[in-house]
Amino acid sequence: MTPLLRELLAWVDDRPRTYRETMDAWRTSCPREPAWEDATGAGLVEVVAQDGGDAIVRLTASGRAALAGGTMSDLELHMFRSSHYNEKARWALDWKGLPHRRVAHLPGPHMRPIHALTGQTQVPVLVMDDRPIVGSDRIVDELERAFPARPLYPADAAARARALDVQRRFDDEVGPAVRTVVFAEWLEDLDYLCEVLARQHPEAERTAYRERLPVLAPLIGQANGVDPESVARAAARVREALDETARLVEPTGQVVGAAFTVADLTVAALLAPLARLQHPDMAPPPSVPERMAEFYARYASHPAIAWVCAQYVTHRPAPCGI
Ligand SMILES: N[C@@H](CCC(=O)N[C@@H](CS)C(=O)NCC(=O)O)C(=O)O
Repeated sequence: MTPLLRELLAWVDDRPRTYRETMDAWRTSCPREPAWEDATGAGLVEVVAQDGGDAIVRLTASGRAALAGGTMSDLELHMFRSSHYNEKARWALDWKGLPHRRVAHLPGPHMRPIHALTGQTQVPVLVMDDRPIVGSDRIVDELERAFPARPLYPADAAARARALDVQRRFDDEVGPAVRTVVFAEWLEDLDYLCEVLARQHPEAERTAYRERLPVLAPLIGQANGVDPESVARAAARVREALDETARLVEPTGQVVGAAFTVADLTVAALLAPLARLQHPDMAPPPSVPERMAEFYARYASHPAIAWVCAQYVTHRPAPCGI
């Protein structure tokens, strides 16, 4: 946190401030240190309307925590690097420009630490102010509440309901189907699987993981529905989802209204493993084997995949996580 931002938070915390006096004191500060814009953008202060009087400015819970702890926010994302639900959570954090720590787990060894943290084993898990939040939809919801700037929920109630419905449908039905078809390919080649899952992990961890993969792979396959019947069903569902996506995108280029919302975030993140993307959080390993090149080629000409790639170019910021 910059000294000026800390000074602003302490000033607001000192006694109730009206919006007008806050603007007089802070809006005119040096434009290279936009403390007011930083504070509102990160959801550290809020403006509250008063009946018959000037609106007042006060600290949010995150603002109080930031002032007490000296950090902008205390956000820690437990994740798999390769997973699309985890990508959805990363994208939400990056969209809002929230610095966060990323703790990358490997499928299998993740179970013990994630169970100890949450009582279940799925990631993503976001630890926010010492509280674990499980599931990409709940993570988006809590971020939206705590950091309202760069909203992912449409302001209009009907549009919000539509966007949340798209999220629910894709989370429940499309995410699992995409995962099944992708794992069906990855599991054919354990060296490549190790590359996909563990290439950014320290070398010793990667080597140990590769040695365990012959035992882990059948369990990973089972957990992700990789058997001939389920893979065929999932492939059909993926095709439907691509066609549905092409129908859902409005002439604005977005799924609901003209702005990027939780609907675009969900659809693009959950279809991302089908596209050969460049973004550092979702790019495949530099050398893609023949069967994966064929896999990508199967989907590449679909308009929905072109749309996913365009969302990554236009709306996927650089990672804010370390
Ligand atoms: N609906 C959940 C799905 C999360 C999910 O399925 N996570 C998978 C990875 S893609 C996972 O953690 N699998 C390991 C496990 O269940 O132990 C969300 O939106 O976050």
